[in-house]
Amino acid sequence: MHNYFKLLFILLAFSLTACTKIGFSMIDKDSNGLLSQEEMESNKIFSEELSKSGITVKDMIKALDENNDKQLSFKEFDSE
Ligand SMILES: [Ca+2]
Ligand SMILES: [Ca+2]
Repeated sequence: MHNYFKLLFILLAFSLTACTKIGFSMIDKDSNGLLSQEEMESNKIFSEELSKSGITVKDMIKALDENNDKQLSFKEFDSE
């Protein structure tokens, strides 16, 4: 299940710009290297595509947030 969320995130970020890392930085509005719930929800494409899969931003953070800071770093969804 964890890997499913990771894959989904990568696909969504990829769908923004055809590059996951650039997609990540597009969602990261304040450029602090972390995606907050607000940042993910305010990205229209990301949040719309995510809702199609029946998953909320909150679910995604819960699944992928390894250090429990309620934000996602690139490393958290990029690591194995
Ligand atoms: Ca941020
Ligand atoms: Ca985190």
